[in-house]
Amino acid sequence: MSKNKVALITGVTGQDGSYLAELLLEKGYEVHGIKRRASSLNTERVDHIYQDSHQENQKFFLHYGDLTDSSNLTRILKEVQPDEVYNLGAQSHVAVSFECPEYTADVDAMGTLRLLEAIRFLGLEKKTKFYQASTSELYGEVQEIPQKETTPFHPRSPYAVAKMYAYWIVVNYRESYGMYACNGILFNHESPRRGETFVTRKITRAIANISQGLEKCLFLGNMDALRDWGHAKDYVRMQWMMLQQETADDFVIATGKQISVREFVTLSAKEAGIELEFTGEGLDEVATITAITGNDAPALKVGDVIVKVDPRYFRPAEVETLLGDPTKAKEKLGWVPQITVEEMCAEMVENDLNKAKQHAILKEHGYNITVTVES
Ligand code: NDP
Ligand code: GDR
Repeated sequence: MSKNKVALITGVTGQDGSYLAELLLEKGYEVHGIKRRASSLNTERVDHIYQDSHQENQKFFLHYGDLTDSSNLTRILKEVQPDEVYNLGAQSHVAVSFECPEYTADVDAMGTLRLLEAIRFLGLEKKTKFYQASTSELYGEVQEIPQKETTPFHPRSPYAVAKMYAYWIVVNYRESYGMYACNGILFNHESPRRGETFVTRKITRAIANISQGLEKCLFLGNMDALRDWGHAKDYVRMQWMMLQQETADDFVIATGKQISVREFVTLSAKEAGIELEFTGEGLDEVATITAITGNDAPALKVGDVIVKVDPRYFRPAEVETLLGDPTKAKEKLGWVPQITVEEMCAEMVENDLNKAKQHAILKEHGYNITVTVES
């Protein structure tokens, strides 16, 4: 039982950070998280576990900070003296990394170095274990199917290149200074807390909004892309497990199954009682409703076109297919994912449908409801 351990999570306000903070609190950890200053509130994903500083036995603490600021990271590490650091903070959107390559490198690559160097500078390298949020995007233009720990990397975006630096600097600090530092090479993982501009959440949210008449059409980029999608809850469990071993090591975390973006659309629509047919090719591809079952789509009728292609969402270089082989994680750590892509999709659609139905009721009663569709 890891009762009195202290953990520091960068990116605690993100999808994984919020699930990991929950998990560590359940395990009795004192959990510290770094949040960024923003002009509007950005703690929605951790508000339910927030603890007021006036509360007795406070176990969850938030610190203002940024991965671009060494002095701030050093000060927080000195104050917190963590047993475990989980570096989940990142500019994590692949498409955005083409728009902001320098910032992405600063946060995702240099940010990792700043943290490792601060740990070393403070003399914590023998006390503090370090987890790095590495990614299947490292494989990019894949050299082998499925991808495992020994598969060569070929990153295809400024995000992936920055994460490749982070991957190797973690290995280097492990080899140079004997630090317990490891990479989780995680394949895509989603949940109802997934950021709204990643494709799965964009799809489940749009299907929900369209079904309630709050949005007209879902515009997507490359629907042929194949991904190995798991559930974030399963994956943060593995992040913790990786830091509980005798020696540090790197692991691929994946389900070993893949489906296309198009199949994820079909799956999501089905969850909302909508049957779709895809016709046309390339930029002319559309999805038309062929049947409606149940009562979840009052705003729609058979024949409506609800999905179209918008080349704005194509990327300068695409990662067409990712499929992970999690054998090492299974054999060495006993980790197996418990939630299937179908179950995850159902949970996401249900969550977004509930929100959309609430908005639709408010709209019906004259409230001015605007749904953000820019993504
Ligand atoms: P999110 O985008 O949901 O969360 C990213 C977090 O990083 C947010 O808390 C964000 O803060 C924070 N952040 C962004 N920029 C900075 C900065 N400059 N300084 C400090 N914090 C910052 O990502 P996920 O939770 O999905 O992913 C967690 C990590 O795992 C990321 O590093 C991601 O690259 C990596 N990863 C994710 C995978 C996935 O499929 N989800 C797969 C493989 C790797 P704010 O809330 O203010 O924006
Ligand atoms: P990815 O996730 O790039 O794999 O990175 P994302 O959900 O953004 O894209 C998956 C695939 O879907 C295609 N796609 C679209 N993507 C978005 N976002 N919006 C669209 O409209 C759209 N249409 C098609 C993409 O081209 C791509 O092929 C995620 C992030 O969480 C990273 O931080 C993480 O490292 C990797 O997963 C593993």
